[in-house]
This record gives sequence, structure tokens and C-alpha cells, in this order.
Amino acid sequence: MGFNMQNRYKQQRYTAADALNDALVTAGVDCVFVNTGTDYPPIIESWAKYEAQGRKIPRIITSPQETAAMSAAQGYAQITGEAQAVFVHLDTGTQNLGCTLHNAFRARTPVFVFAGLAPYTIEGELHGGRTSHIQFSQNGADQHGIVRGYTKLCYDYRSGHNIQQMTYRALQIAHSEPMGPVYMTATCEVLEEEGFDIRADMLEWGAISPAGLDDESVKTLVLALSKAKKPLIITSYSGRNTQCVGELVKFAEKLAIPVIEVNEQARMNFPGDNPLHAGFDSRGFIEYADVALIIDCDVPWIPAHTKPGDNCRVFYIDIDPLKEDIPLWYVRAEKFMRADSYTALRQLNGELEKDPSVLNESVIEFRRSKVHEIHRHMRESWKYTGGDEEHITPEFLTMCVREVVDDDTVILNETVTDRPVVDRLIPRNKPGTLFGKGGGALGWHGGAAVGMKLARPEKDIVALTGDGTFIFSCPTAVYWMAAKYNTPFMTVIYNNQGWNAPKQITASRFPDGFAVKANSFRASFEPSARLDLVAQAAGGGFAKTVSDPNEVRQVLAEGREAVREGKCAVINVMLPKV
Ligand SMILES: Cc1ncc(C[n+]2csc(CCOP(=O)(O)OP(=O)(O)O)c2C)c(N)n1
Ligand SMILES: [Mg+2]
Repeated sequence: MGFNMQNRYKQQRYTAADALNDALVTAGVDCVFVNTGTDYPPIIESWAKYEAQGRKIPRIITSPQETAAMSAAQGYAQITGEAQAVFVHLDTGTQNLGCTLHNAFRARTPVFVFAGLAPYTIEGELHGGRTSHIQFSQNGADQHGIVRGYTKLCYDYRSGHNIQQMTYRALQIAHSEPMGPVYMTATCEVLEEEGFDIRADMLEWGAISPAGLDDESVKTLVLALSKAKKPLIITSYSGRNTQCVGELVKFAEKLAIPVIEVNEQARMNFPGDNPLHAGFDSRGFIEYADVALIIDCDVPWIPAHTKPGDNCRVFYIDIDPLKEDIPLWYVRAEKFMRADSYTALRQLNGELEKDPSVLNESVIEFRRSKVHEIHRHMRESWKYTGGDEEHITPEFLTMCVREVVDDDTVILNETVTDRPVVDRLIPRNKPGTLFGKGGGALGWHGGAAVGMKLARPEKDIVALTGDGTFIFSCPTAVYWMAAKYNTPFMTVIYNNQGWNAPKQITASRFPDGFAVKANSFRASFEPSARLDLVAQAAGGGFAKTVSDPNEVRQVLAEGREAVREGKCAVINVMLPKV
């Protein structure tokens, strides 16, 4: 065989990189958000070969920065429940994933992360061995250790022979509750292996089935809640499964139980306009409750601020009731139940239907009218009443944003100190119309909006963000990706020209301290950068800074129009300074 023939023959062989691609395609992974390097030749070659041969590969979304890649995969999975792939470069790309992995892990969002591992041969013994200086410095002591605390599985493909099986297993783990990111690596030697024929079948590797409550728990809960005088439900992420919202409404309405959304996860769990919606803070309620049912919630109350009364019976239904990945965590509860909240609520509703005699209608109707009254008062006190005409206040801006969104708009709320304002003034009434990063790492919204729009191009997406958070989001990568892959969305920057959050907390901890006296919080971004223009330079969309209250409505309407025409809009709104 001449060299050319041999080479062509070789190019058509089935490699481990091909097998990895086939596994992702078979598993239904739609997108690979990719940021490559020296570890990628076998994969890049495999994708090109497949394209040339008309064979299927996922959508390859070039992601100029890992924050955007990971947040896009998280956003995609948050709106669909389906893990996407993020391909990053060795230890360095993994380190750049950094805090975005924290968000996916804390939000219990499935993501399949892959990174190369430095080649393990150096003298030309195997295909894929080291051929450049940089490959020596890429050989860190414990690449997996970088992500171990924030992944459900963290492993290396040791051989092409089981690369499909291990990919399905990784995805099975990612998709099984509590869901979360998984991390797999491979060296080029492994990715270039060839000469095997594997045909694993994804159908045999599905996520584990959702678990419900045991019979005794169902009976105990129904009895406790139907006898209660002041029952309370607290939730934070039960709306992750959009079907769960209806079941929760049904259950709460049947018993007239107020529902508090502790919105640390910013999910739509219970309709904001439902008269049983009792706000976003358990303070003022939990102290008086005699039975509290917590459903899918990491922090139902802050123990340093408040807690249930001594006689309150607390029940906990959660997909992750022990919070095993939050070492210091405890809540006193009569019963912890590991269950899928949708399944559990269906069981509870079923039990109430089976035996309505447990319900004491006069008690329930009395409570219903009381809770409705509380809801009305609460909404009245939240109403924007106008006032400051000289500045754009967060309240005024939020009222204006409310006018350009509707019940179907998907809102990504990554405002920080203005988050309660957004929660209160833009109630969400439809499941799946509110998302947050789920953890504490700022900079999720931009990538997440790209991912969500890739998954659901028909949706209108509006991202609300602080100015500091906007910078964390890597806007040059985000708006380039949005333009390249046609994912228009609107961003509104709540620009108070600084980090209000660290300032607020310092002032509250040291009210008479030096920082307060000198007004020195190291939190100012003054003079502010033209953040809108950063996005425009990257993606060419609509960009405007607005500081006149009389112009806000007009600019938001123009931004919405630009998005309808297929561009991103970034509206940088100047608020009173931090
Ligand atoms: C990646 C990351 N770095 C730092 C922080 C710490 N942090 C919490 S809030 C905050 C300020 C956010 O500023 P901005 O988005 O402008 O919102 P504001 O506080 O002004 O409302 C910072 C720096 C964080 N949460 N995540
Ligand atoms: Mg700010």
C-alpha cells in the first residue's frame, strides 16, 4: 500500500473520538459548547470526517470563553432538563470553568463536561503522544481534583473500548436526581485508539425513575396538614419540573395553605398572582406556623434570623433532603423524605381525593380568607407608587421592564441587591418563565440566555443583571456567540456603578465602623464603562445607555423591537450610584 492509500485507509478507521461523538449523538446531546486546544486534534478530525461523510455530529458551538460555554449548557439544561456537552482544554480550560461549575452543581443541573488530559507517552511510542513543549506543562498533579467538589462523577476514559458505555453512564448519573454536572477526561492516546467495534445502546442507560413517598409518609402528611391551624409550605426549586407547579397549586388550594417561594434558586414554583402566594421570605410566617412542609429548598429560613416555634411540626420533602454536598447544614424536622416533589404531590393530592373527610371545610375556608387578605396587603405594599423623577430607581426600571414582558417571557434574574425588587414587581405566573443561576457564582445570565434560546428559539428571553455581574458574564464571548448562532435576547443592566452587595453587608455588620464613616467600601466602578458598547462591539446588536427616567420606556421598546428583528439588545440603565 502506498502512503496515500494507507493514510486514507487510516483516516476511515473508527477511533475512540468517533465513538465519543456517536455516544453523544445517540444519547440525544444536541450541542457541544467547545473551547479547544492541543488536546483536541482527534476530536476535531473526527467531527470533520463525520461532516465530510454526511454522518451526524451535535451542533458544535464555538465558545470563546468557558464561562459562556458552561453557562450556555446550564441554561439549555435548565429549560429542557437535557444535559449538553461542554468541551474544554485540559487543566487550564477546566480551571476557567471555575465557578460556573459551582452554579450547575448547586442548581442540580445536568451537564456533561469533557476535557483533554496531557498525553501519557513522550517518545513516540503511541499515536497521540506528546509532540510539543506545552504538553509537558499541561500535565498537572490532579486535574480531576480541580472539579471533584462540584461534580457527581469525575473520571477518565482509560480506553476507547468502553468510551460509549462510560459516556452513557456519565449522562445517566448527570440526569439522575439530584441531577448535576459530570466530568470526563481522555488523553489523545486514548482518543486516537482504533480498531474496535462497540454498539452500546443508550436506551439501556436512562436516568433512574423518580421516587415517591412511602404510604406511611403520605398518611402522616395528610393528617398533619389537614389538622393544622396555621400550615405553611416553603419551596425554592420544586418548579424545576414545570409539571410540579400545577400539583402544588392543587394541593395548596385544597387545604388553603400559604406558599412561600424562598427564591434563592429563582425558579417559578407557584404563580405570583395566586392569592395563596405569600411572598419570598419565610420570616413573619414560620414563627407562627404549627405545621411546615418544606418542598425542594436548600435554605427555608436563616437560623440566625428566625426559626419555627418549638411546637411546629416540620416535614421535609426534597430530592436532596440531606444536602450531602453542603457539609454544615441542618434543619430540625419530624420527617425527612427523599422524593421527587411532583410524584409526592400527586400522591398527596390523590390521598386527599380518596378521603376528603379529613378536611375540615370551615377551618380551611376561614384560613383561605385570611391568607388571601395577607396576599392582598403584601401586593399593595409592594406596588410601585412613583416618586423620584430625577433618577431611575430600581423600582421604576423594573416597572418599565414589566411593561415590555408578558406572561410567556422567560426572565433570567441575575440582579443582585435588586433581586427582591424584580421578584416583587414582575410576578411570574407560568411554569418555566423564571430562572436563576442556582448558586453563588456571578456571570451566568449571558451564556444561559444563549443556551436557552438555542434550545427554545420561539421564546422571548430577557436577562436582568447587575453591572458587576454583567462584567462577570464575559460579554465579549456571549454577544459574539449570540450573533454567530442567532440567539437574540434582551439584556437590561441595573447599573448602580458598583458592587452594592459587599457594601450593604459591610454596612450592616459594622454600622458604626470605619468603612461606613469614610464611605469607603472598595465597591465603586465610577467612572462607569460603557458596558452596552462592549456587547455591541462583540455582536453588533442594539446598545444604549439611558440615564433619563423619561427615556427608559422608549429605549426598552426599541430594544424589544431590535430583538424581534433578530439582534441582541443591551440596555445599560444608570441607577443611583452605590
Ligand atoms: C464570580 C463571583 N465573584 C465574586 C462574587 C462576590 N460578589 C457577590 S455580589 C457582588 C457584587 C455584584 O455586583 P452587581 O452585579 O453590580 O450587583 P449589585 O451588588 O450592585 O446589586 C460580588 C462581587 C460572586 N458572587 N461571584
Ligand atoms: Mg452594581
